[in-house]
Amino acid sequence: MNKYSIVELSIMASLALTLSSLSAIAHDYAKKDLVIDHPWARPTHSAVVPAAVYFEIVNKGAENDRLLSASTERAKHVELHKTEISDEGVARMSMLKEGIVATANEKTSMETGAYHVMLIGLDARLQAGEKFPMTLTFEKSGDIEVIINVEDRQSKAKDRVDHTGH
Ligand SMILES: [Cu+2]
Repeated sequence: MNKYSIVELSIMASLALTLSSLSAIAHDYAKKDLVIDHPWARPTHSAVVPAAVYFEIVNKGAENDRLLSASTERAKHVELHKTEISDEGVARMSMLKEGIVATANEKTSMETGAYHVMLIGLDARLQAGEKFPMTLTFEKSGDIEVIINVEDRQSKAKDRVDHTGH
């Protein structure tokens, strides 16, 4: 930070303030080159059913970043998953040990791109209207704290996966 002048710092501070007040409305979270847009989860019928969390990662930078892991006090385990449909039409989820790449100058969708964050071992079922915090850890941008909205949205066909195998 020492390479910035006081004037530059105060401009950045007011900019950060503007951005944070905007994000309260738009429900997104920015850090460095990344914006996490509208993180949400589907309600679950019980605590034993894993819950999927979706959001978009907008990378405004010139370099790729990578979502390495996520954590929340609401779940014992948090995994990064990808849903793939086999030739037989069976949906299967695989764990992404290498994380999820947030490509430079692109939007990586955790909603339609079959990627999701899976919460396993919930402390209680997720109910529509609830909000809870989660930490997303990126290789370059570090930790980003987000608030997940639990929303009862219409399922897309490819999201209807049997999670009981976890
Ligand atoms: Cu999953």
